[in-house]
Amino acid sequence: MPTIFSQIAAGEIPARVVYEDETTMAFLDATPLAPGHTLVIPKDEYPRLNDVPADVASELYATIHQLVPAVEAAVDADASTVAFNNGEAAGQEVPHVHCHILPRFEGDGGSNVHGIAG
Ligand code: DGP
Repeated sequence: MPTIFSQIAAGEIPARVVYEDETTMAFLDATPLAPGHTLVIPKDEYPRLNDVPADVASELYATIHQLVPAVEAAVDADASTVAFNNGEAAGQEVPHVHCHILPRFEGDGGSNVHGIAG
């Protein structure tokens, strides 16, 4: 059974896609912790970070690098928490590698990406 993110990557389930190339995709989180909360995925399904081949990891990082300032600018954020939950015990609910880009605002009192506090 493909993950929900594989189904989004295949266009089988709708998502608010903000970026897409041959290897990676980014879309808005369905349960955002802040405005602009974005998830970046490799289109192919890898459960954990260490399952991702180096060439795909490089593409994934390039997409994250490009999107962090774009997401911050889109919602006028002061900063962002950029995080992977890697494994169920770390709070990873969807077993398909994904990077959270969570916009942060001065005085937002801390936020939490399913276990990653800041
Ligand atoms: P994590 O706990 O790190 O595995 O984060 C999973 C995130 O995925 C969580 O913030 C909610 C989001 N999410 C779960 N299902 C869907 C979905 O069907 N569509 C979108 N856009 N986001 C989803």
